[in-house]
Amino acid sequence: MATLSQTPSAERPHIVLLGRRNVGKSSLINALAGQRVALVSEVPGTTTDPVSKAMEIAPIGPVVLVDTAGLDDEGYLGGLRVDRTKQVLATADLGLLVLEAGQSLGPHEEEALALLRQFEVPVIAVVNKIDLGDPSSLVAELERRGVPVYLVSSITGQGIVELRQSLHRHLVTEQGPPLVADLIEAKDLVVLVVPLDLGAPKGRLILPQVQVLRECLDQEAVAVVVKETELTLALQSLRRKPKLVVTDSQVVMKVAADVPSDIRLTTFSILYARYKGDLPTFVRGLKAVESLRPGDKILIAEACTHHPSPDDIGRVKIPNWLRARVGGDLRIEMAVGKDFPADLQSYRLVVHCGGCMVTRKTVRSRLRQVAEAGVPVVNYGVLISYLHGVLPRALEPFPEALAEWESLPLRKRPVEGVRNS
Ligand SMILES: Nc1nc2c(ncn2[C@@H]2O[C@H](COP(=O)(O)OP(=O)(O)OP(=O)(O)O)[C@@H](O)[C@H]2O)c(=O)[nH]1
Ligand SMILES: [Mg+2]
Repeated sequence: MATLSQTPSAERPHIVLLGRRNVGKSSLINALAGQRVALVSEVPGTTTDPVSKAMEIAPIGPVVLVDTAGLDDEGYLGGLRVDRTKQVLATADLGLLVLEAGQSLGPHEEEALALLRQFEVPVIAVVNKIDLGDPSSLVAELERRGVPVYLVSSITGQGIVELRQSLHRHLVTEQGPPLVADLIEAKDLVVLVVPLDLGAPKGRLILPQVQVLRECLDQEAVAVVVKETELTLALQSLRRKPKLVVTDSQVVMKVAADVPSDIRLTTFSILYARYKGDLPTFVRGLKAVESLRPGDKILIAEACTHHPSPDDIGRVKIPNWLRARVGGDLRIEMAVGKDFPADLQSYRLVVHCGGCMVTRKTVRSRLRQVAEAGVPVVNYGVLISYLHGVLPRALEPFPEALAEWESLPLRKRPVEGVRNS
């Protein structure tokens, strides 16, 4: 768990180590970190479940290294191991295929390379234990396949500095759009509306609010932060018109009523839908909301594992709003944290959270899985604004998404039973 002074894990590139048991994956993590962070032993099968370690690696900076169980671990039932590996690869910005000098490429490595390709994760091979064996035939095999190879010994430290320095060259983290930086300029006024409801953590703001505030400050804009109850007072007190109002989705209807229509308004989760996912895709998913029928199966995916409050947005409010919308019960399943079902075909709709606790890569990878299964997907913010009838306004700052919305044949008014509470 990162402390407040550290880069949030969701903003760190994720590097995943894969390889057979006992090749030295955990030892390599320790060597890269320069300290003992992972458990090492001579007994094959030491690491069982994927373990994520946030750390600083010079010269890349803050990263998350993900240690995994051996690809040949028989303790894992075959299918389960592959599912776990897939879940980990969905988060990976770079894969390190770890091998042992003297071994040759086998079916396990082939499978790992195929999965890395499927998840579009760049890969490098690290041949470990060069103090023990001859790596030359393995190097030739890997080079024939076009996989970059690094030779190391995690015990003597040979090759570790070179590997560390090369990592960033292979790490192509996809830089998504900013949260708000492109919507505002220096000296602009921005109003952030932050309700402190039951779900709000004690004594602090949540990551999306902090990150948007930080981008406003980076842009040298003037940010005013209020609860929804002080919004009107704040607007009356400001001498200049705000360039943008950003509100928590849950009070968007009240805020839309309080903010004059010539001031742009959007929500934190719509900003996140663009920053972490793909806003037009989520807007397109709304078509499926209109065709939902009672009894349909829906997946609600929430990437963080917060303790749910009685009016939890993902577990309580969204299900209730959707039930009101379809006029009957729905079969709602939750996927929490890293869990994301491999088989998505049976869902009529996937509703994804803003993804503030996971990387853009993770959300984008899930969107790809959902698209491959042919299942429509929306995100919390887009769905909530839609159900409350304020989506076109909230999409105004985003022309591409607004065009997507305008091309959809949708009911544009909120239905009875959907209240902003
Ligand atoms: N000689 C030598 N031994 C190494 C090297 N790297 C790891 N080892 C040893 O290999 C054994 C396995 O190392 P681990 O790091 O636990 O291997 P792992 O791949 O994490 O193994 P599992 O978690 O069981 O899949 C340990 O006894 C290590 O000390 C190396 O570069 N040279
Ligand atoms: Mg291990």
